[in-house]
Amino acid sequence: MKYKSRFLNIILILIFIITFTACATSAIIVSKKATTIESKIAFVSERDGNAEIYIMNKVLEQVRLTNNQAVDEFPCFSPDGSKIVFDSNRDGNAEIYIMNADGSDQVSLTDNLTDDMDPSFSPDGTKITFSSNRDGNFEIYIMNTDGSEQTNLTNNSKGGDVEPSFSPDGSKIAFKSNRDGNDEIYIMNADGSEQLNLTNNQTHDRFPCFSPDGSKIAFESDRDDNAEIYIMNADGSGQIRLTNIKTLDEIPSFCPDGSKIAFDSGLNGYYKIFMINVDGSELVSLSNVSANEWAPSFSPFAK
Ligand SMILES: [Ca+2]
Ligand SMILES: [Ca+2]
Ligand SMILES: [Ca+2]
Ligand SMILES: [Ca+2]
Repeated sequence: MKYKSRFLNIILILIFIITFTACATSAIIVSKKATTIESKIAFVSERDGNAEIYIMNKVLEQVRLTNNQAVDEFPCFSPDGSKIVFDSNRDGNAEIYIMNADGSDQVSLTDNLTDDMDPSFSPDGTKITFSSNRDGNFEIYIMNTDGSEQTNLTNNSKGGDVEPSFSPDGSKIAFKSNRDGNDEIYIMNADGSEQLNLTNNQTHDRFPCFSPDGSKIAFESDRDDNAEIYIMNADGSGQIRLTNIKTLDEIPSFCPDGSKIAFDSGLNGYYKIFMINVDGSELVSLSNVSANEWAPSFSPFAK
């Protein structure tokens, strides 16, 4: 009886230690409940050995859209959901490509010997903004969706200007620039005029993305030592941290009703796609394969 009691005590202590350790290491709660999303998400995955564009539907079923040995990344849906633009280095350097949302008819829109990256549609679907290194440093460009009339909007040789994102009314473009010595979120009129620094700090701020109502900009900042997802008003005021994860969290994308943000995070070892409410609550994992996955981009509603 005495032996049994001591044995029971040891078991209870072990259970306590195991439970305590599990709680201590899972301070970041990832929701385990069944998750669906309200529209599709395009993203990049290396699960087949190199970066390809994938898409997940509302019940998170995942389908590959590109299939080649090159890096295919940074997908963005057209406003009607019928097309996806992305960049690919399949011809030896990065070019902007467009394809149907099922992966068919992949066509290059740029053709030069430097990198063209980070494409994003205008809200009316008639233009694509992107970054290009053709002038010796990265600049934000804009072109028609058939690749015609490629125009330099930033014209700033002091630094790299990349990662453009249109405001929902089409009047503004947010982008990242390191012209002041470190990465900052800038905003300008869609014709390139009035380029303004919104973040103004000594750390790196990257990957701006407008909310669907245009009032907010989500972005990534490493001002707290490792990159976290932040949100701010579109004039740069009210900068608030949403994530608190001790790995890099990057490339936010708003869902169509503005209530959630998808991003990628190294929380589970590989970089994977996660989703979080805009108030920072309910972190949800959206994919679970052993490969790096990044750059999520929501489709419009009902597509
Ligand atoms: Ca590829
Ligand atoms: Ca190129
Ligand atoms: Ca530049
Ligand atoms: Ca900064």
